[in-house]
Parts: sequence; C-alpha cells; structure tokens
Amino acid sequence: MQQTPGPETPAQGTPAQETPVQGTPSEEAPDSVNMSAFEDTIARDQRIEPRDWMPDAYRATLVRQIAQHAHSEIIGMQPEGEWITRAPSLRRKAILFAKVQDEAGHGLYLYSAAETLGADRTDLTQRLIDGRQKYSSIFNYPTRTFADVGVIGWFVDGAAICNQVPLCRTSYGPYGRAMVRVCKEESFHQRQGYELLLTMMRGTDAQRAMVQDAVDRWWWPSLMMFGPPDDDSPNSARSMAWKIKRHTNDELRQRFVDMTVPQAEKLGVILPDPDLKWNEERGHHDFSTPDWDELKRVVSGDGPCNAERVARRRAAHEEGAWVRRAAVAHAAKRTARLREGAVA
Ligand code: BYC
Repeated sequence: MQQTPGPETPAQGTPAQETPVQGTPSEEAPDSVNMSAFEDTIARDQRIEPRDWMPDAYRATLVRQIAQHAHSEIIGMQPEGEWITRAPSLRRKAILFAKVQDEAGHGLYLYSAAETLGADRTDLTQRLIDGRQKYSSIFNYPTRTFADVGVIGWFVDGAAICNQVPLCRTSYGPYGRAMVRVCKEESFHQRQGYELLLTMMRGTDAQRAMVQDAVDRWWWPSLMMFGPPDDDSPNSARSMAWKIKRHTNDELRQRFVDMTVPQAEKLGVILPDPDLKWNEERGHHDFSTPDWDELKRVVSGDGPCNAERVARRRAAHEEGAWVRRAAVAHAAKRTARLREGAVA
C-alpha cells in the first residue's frame, strides 16, 4: 500500500522519563563521583537536566548542536519567506505566513534550551552572523518557483521530522521537550507542502513540470541535511554514546529515502536518481551517493545563497536593535513599578 505523509509524531517517540532528583549537582563531590552519576543517568535512559552536573564536553556538544539547530530554524525562514508576497492566493499566503512564523517559534524554543546550558543568546547570534557557527546547508539553495515552497514542506520538513522525532528522546531534558512541540508543527508543515504539490499535480502541464523541476533541485540537498556519511562524521560516535543523537546520519538518511519513495509514486513525480530501487535483501531502498564535496562546499560558506542568507540575518539583527533596547527599557520600568507596588 502506498504511503501518504503521515510521519511518526512525537506521541510515538515517547520521551525518556524525567530525571529523578538523584542527578542534582554536587559542587563538593569530586568530578569522578559526579561523572559516575552522570553516566548512570545516561545508562538508565533518564534525562540530564540543567541543574545536574555534566561533563564540559557534553555541555559544549549540546550548545553546538542546539545553536546550529536554532540558527537553522531562523535562517530557514528566508527561502520560503521570499514567497509570502508572491503566494498565488490569499489562502496560500495565510498558510505560508503561519508556517514561517512557526519556524521563528522553533528558533526561540531552541535558543531557550541553549540558554539553560549557560549559553548567551546574543553571543550565539553574533557567532552565526560572524560565520563562527553553522546552520543547515539546505537553506543555502534558492527558491525559484512556488513549487519550491511545496517541496520544502515535503522534503525539508520531512527530513526534519526523521531527524527530530528521535531527538524527542535525546538525553538532555530541555532539548527533548522543545522537540516534542517542534515535531508536531513540522508534521503539519510537511502535510501542507505535500497537499500543495498534490494540488499542483492536478493542475496544468506547466504546473506539473514546475513540481518535477523543484523535486530535481531539492532531492540531493535534502539528503545532505542528515550530515556527512557515518565514516566521516566526527561527532556521531560521542553524541550516540551520550544519547544526544539516537541514530546515525546514515540511518536517518535511509529512513527518509524509504519514507519518501512511495510518497513520490503517489504524487506522480520521479526522484532524480536512476539507481534508486528497492533492495529485497536489505529491506530498504538502495540509492546513489550524494555529492559530499558539494556538502563540504556549502557548509564552508560556498553555497549558492550563503552570503545572501547571512547578510540578511545580519541586517535584520541590526535593524532590530531598537526593538531589543525598547524591550529591555520596558522590562526595567515594569520591574521598578512592581517593586514600588510591593513597597506601597
Ligand atoms: N548543514 O559530525 P557531524 C528545519 C556539520 S531547521 C550544515 O555529523 P553532528 C526547517 C556539523 O554541525 C532544522 N552543517 O555532526 C526550518 C559538524 O560541524 P561542527 C534543521 C552540517 O552534529 C525552516 C560537521 O558538519 N535540523 O527543520 O553529529 C523551514 C560534522 O558533522 C550539516 C537540525 O539542525 C548540514 N547538513 O550531526 C523548514 C538538526 N551536517 O558543528 C524546515 C539538529 C553536518 O562540528 N542537528 N554539519 O563544526 C543534528 O541533528 C546534527 O547536528 C546533524 C549533524 C545531524 C545535522
């Protein structure tokens, strides 16, 4: 039976149990004692919480991944955001507006999760716009037609779901809990993308050609979203041991391919890989190797839109400085008023 998008939802990816009080930090205890409590919590599949002792490298890995994830959500507003003013109907405009707004919300949950680890959001933003921190390679490709909006929903949000549903069970509590809500929204985003494409495929020959062209352009970059192959992924082994990551990059890429092939058949598009075929023995689809040199180029800043995306983020940050100043002034006034009220 063919599948339409109906990915796992966080409800199926049951989060790990809450950490009991046993993991509380003990400033007086030697690091070896704290380390064994930490390892024990991980081994029992329970969660590390902000108050718990954790090794510096665990904290640094989480800040790196969560910040990169947050930046991806915020930069990821740009490719589709460009189509809000050009959406073909009021309905499509309202849907797209809501989706792009959701991505901003995801960025906020994730920056908040990074803050629980002691990271400073202003500093993280500065690192992004100085090119010292990464964001997902996928957002460095242009959105040429409205079909790209549908294909981003189908492929990019679909890939995000494959990657993020297991992150609902990540070992760090605030990250896992943020993922539960993010995944619910991503699941909706994926369905809206697929529904948009179904509508276009029922339209004219020109619309069908537009969908196929978008599929051809986004397929390989979407496979690259999962990161380098496992034997070239320096962070995977440690992140898996700490249960930050629950599956390797290649496992999730395979899951995405297996999920997407029947959806493509139902839609009536051809995925641009002549070697893509079901392998009975493996119980998975075989597919060609993505161009890993392209991923390296795009991640290191040399993709089609890297400069444009970062410049736009920098401009938005600078233009928003007065809003941040106003919010701080408002909060100070409010606190002062509350204090006066408490005194009176
Ligand atoms: N792009 O050792 P590896 C969304 C980096 S947005 C760029 O495998 P790791 C959406 C990697 O960071 C959600 N960089 O790393 C928004 C590392 O560099 P550093 C996007 C990449 O961390 C709007 C180096 O390469 N999802 O859904 O074990 C509209 C070596 O890699 C990429 C996330 O952010 C890449 N594709 O695994 C629509 C998921 N791949 O940091 C939708 C959260 C690798 O050592 N992140 N790198 O300098 C993760 O799950 C993991 O960080 C990754 C990489 C699987 C991406």
